[in-house]
Amino acid sequence: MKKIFSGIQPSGTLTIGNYLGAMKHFVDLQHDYECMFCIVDQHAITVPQDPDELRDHKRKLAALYMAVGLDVNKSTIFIQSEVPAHAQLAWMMQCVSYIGELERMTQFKDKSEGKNGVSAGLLTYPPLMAADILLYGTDIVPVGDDQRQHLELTRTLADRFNRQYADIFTLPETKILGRRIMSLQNPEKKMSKSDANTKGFISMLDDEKTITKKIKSAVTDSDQDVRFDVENKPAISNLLTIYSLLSTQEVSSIEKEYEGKGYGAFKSDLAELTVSVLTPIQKRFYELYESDEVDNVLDAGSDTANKQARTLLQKAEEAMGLHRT
Ligand code: AQP
Repeated sequence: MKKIFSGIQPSGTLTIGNYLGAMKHFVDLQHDYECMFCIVDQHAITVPQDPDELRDHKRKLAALYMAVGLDVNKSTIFIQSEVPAHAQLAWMMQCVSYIGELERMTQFKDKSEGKNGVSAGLLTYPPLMAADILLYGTDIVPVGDDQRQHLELTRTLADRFNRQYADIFTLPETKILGRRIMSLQNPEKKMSKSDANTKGFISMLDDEKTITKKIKSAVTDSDQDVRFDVENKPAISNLLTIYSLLSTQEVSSIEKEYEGKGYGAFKSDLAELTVSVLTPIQKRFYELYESDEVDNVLDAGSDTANKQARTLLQKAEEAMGLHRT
């Protein structure tokens, strides 16, 4: 069975961008692949995090993985920092990375722009991501469209290591899952859980009132036509994408349904649809979050991942000469 690895940062409560762009698809994939789903807390600390909040976000993320339907008998759910091999291999991957190629990463440019004191970790995020993936002999990495560039770099680094030292790493294929969901307040910007403007995203745990308010105050384009046209009507096109992914209805049939009805009716229905999709997930989430089940699953996940990661870590260390014998 082919192997899948994918990670999500516990850098806030997941948004519907994370859900529609990644997590929702994991549930289907687990039937056909051996899956490792990682809570990448070491990636999250590349920007400052409150330690207590970070701990809480990790438990929340584990509970959400389960609440959307991941079956822990089929998938391994674990926390990155509980498997030291990630950081160990990440150092080796940093040593085969070039500063220039890391500086060219869009995410690095976006997250460092205009900031004083950008962490070195933000720059070396991609070699850590490469290590996460390569450690498990991953065949396929399912991610949202925003991660394409990082995945290309992972393949470059694996190939470089294989040529320079020993042919031990599988070059993973990228599986782009969903379209990129944009901020509700700025359709030129990706919807992100760490956006300081909370009106820009819908969190998977937002209540009905908040969801309705955020959708009603989402920016729209100048006319009243509910029409998909990314270039000229990026804001309404983003809302149409969200509607289509939540309802599994074609965009063209949604356009037809709202012809002549204006933005108000469309937004109202989108809010209702979002609430109806998130409510059952939230119900299951709170049951899990308040139980011991989450910690038991994470303990078991960490055992499995540690056992699996050891083999490739040792091979990489031997190849680079980090072993005495
Ligand atoms: N807006 C999005 N649209 C589609 N897919 C998205 N993903 C994230 N945002 C969108 C996908 O979700 C998975 C987990 O992402 P992540 O949390 O590891 O990192 P990220 O891409 O940096 O997500 P955020 O929400 O923007 O986090 P912060 O604010 O901390 O940087 C990935 O598969 C990603 O493609």
